[in-house]
Amino acid sequence: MTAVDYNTLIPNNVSLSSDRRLQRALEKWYPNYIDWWRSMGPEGFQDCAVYLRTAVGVDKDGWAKFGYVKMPEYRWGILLAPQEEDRSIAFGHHKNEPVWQEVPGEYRAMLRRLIVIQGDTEPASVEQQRFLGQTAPSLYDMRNLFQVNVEEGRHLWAMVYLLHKYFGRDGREEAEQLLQRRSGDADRPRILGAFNEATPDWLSFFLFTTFTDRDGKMQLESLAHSGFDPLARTTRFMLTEEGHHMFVGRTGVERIVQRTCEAMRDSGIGDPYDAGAVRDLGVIDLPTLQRKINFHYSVTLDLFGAELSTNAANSFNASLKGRFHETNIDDDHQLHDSTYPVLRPLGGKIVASDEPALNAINARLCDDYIGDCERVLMRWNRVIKSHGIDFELNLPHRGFNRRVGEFSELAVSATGELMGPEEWERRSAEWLPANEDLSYVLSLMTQVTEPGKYAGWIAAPKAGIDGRPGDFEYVKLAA
Ligand code: BYC
Repeated sequence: MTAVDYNTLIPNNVSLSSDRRLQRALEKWYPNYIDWWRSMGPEGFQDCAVYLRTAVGVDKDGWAKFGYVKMPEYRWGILLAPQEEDRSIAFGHHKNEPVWQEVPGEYRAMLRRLIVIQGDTEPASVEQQRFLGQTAPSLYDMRNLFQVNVEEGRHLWAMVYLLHKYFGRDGREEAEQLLQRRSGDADRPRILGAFNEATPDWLSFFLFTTFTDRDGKMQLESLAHSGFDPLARTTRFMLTEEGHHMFVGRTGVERIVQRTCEAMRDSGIGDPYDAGAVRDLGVIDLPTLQRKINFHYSVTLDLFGAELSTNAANSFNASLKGRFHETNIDDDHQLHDSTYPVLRPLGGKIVASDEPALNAINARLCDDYIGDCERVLMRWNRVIKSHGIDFELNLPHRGFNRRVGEFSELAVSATGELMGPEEWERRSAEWLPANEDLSYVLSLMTQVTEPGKYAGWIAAPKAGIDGRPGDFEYVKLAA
């Protein structure tokens, strides 16, 4: 068994060095985690020194330190946002009661399920992204990928901490299983659909971090209001790191759009739909980007669960999981008598139907998410417009390509028309990437390792990480 030096190895504010029970649980789990990281983490880069941010505390200023680290030596810490004196529960049946410091017996199973589902996504994303270092378009991007990966590792630790500390033996068993399921594995898949999809190229990575990490933000923010205070505090701190992941995604796509538009402008190509001519320039044509957006966005919408859900109603009622920005919402925070408009296919049409608000918690979170995504697309479209190109990226209709919820049994086009399954199949290549699109994107993926240089299909970023200069060596590749 590996001995863990708690004071130096694991930054924490949970009094780890004096908590023998927690130490024992972690001592058993830690070697398996490291084995998992070495076998399922970034393939081929375990011995490189990477310029990484490490969370070392929870002060607003100075919570993180930058420096060169070999990833297996990263100091994955256990950090919870500071406890708020006298915080009371903001929603649900237990509204106005003091928050819980221990797991309420009646909600144990429900709470454990939420923590396990959250925990399962974190290692899943590391597994999905494990080969991307080999095709990184620059050292800057490679470093950002590894930063995202180690922080997803830390987010796994955050959930494992809760399981070890508050759930006894079954918590320890769940923590073990988080290391045993595998993204995309036929026998032991990860729990939620999107986390079993492949992330074979960098466009997929940037769209994943734009759309799927943004689901992470929405879910974590909802859990940050939990009546179970340790969950609220740990998710609040996780949100601090999540911001960078979405930044990597949004700016990654923005840089791709910029490069495509520049190349088109420089070579006098005005028609964005002339994919052949645009691809001859070695950049990603905008219609392919649109089809990739349609895929990642629709798969991510499924992560919100069914629009009308008794699971979600129960966890809201139990004061375990609130809504996005719960405390800013102007209502009674109990929702016994209120309704919420939910888009549903009824009588052959898609209509807004007033449903009991309690059942519509997932639909509402999804609406908030869609609003957030729309703001991201506005930024990408601004870049296209500034190059005088007549093209607009759009989010597909929420019923498009769904496997979960109201639209799961229906064929809905990207623009929201209901149609028969045959027509949908016939036209699906208009909306979803074809194999040929995917192979084209894959053909562009070659590793660029000279400091300050970028692959031809992506523009350089506007600024370095941690104020570093353009030719900074973010990753020192092993000889
Ligand atoms: N795939 O009432 P329903 C992140 C299951 S991402 C497969 O419709 P509910 C991150 C569901 O589990 C955020 N199964 O939905 C991002 C249930 O099964 P059981 C992750 C699915 O329960 C990037 C059944 O269908 N965190 O952090 O209200 C990188 C009926 O469920 C799916 C969370 O999700 C699916 N897509 O809501 C790294 C927060 N959808 O229990 C990290 C915790 C539903 O009947 N999780 N099912 O066997 C939750 O709040 C809820 O579990 C969900 C589902 C929102 C996921």
